[in-house]
Amino acid sequence: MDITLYEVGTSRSLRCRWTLKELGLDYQSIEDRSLLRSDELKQFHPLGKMPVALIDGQPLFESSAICTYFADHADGVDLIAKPGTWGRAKHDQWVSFNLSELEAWLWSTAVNTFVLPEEERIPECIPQNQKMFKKGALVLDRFLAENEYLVEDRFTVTDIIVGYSLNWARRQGLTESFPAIDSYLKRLFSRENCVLPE
Ligand SMILES: N[C@@H](CCC(=O)N[C@@H](CS)C(=O)NCC(=O)O)C(=O)O
Repeated sequence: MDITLYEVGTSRSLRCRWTLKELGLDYQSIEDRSLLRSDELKQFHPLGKMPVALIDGQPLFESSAICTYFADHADGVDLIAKPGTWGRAKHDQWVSFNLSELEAWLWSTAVNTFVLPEEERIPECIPQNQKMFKKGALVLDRFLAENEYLVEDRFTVTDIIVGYSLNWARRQGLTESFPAIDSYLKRLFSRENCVLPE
C-alpha cells in the first residue's frame, strides 16, 4: 500500500498512526493544522477534516474506517477479526457503539467548548453529554471487568478505535468511577506502539 496520512496533533488521527505502527506499515505523514477545512483537504474529505488517508491514490476518511482497512490489508500482522466471523460482528458492534454512545457525546462537548466560535456554543448541553457518555461507559466497564480486550480475547484494532475514545474521556475525568476502563487503558498504554497521550 502507498499511504499518505493527513493527521493533526492528538486528534482521532492518532488511531491511524497507532494502527500503522502496530502493522509496521510505512507512510507519508502530512501534519499541517492550517489545512483543516481548506479546499486542498476538501478534495479528499468533504468537510475538510482529519484524519484522511490516501491509499494508492484513493481517499478514505473516518478514522475507524481507515484503521479497519489498514488492518484488513496488511500482511503478516493479525490485528483484526476476519470478515464474516463472529469476532468481526463484535468489532462492528463495538465500533458502532463507540461512535454513537461514547464519542458523539465527547465530540459535542468539544464542539461546545472550543471548536465552534464562542457565540455559537451551547455550554448548557455539557452536563447532559457527560451523563449520556457515562451510560455508555458503564456498559464497557462491565464488559472489561470480565474481558481483557474487546474482541477474540486479544488485542485488535477494535481496542485502538474504542481505547482512543475512552482515553479522551479519562483525560476529562469521566472514567473515575469506572475501574475496569482505567485498568484496560493501562494495558493499552503498556504496548510499545501505543501513541495515546497519558
Ligand atoms: N469521525 C471523524 C472525526 C474527524 C474530526 O472531526 N476531526 C477533527 C480533528 S479531531 C477535525 O478535523 N476538526 C476540524 C473541524 O471540526 O472542522 C473521524 O473519526 O475521523
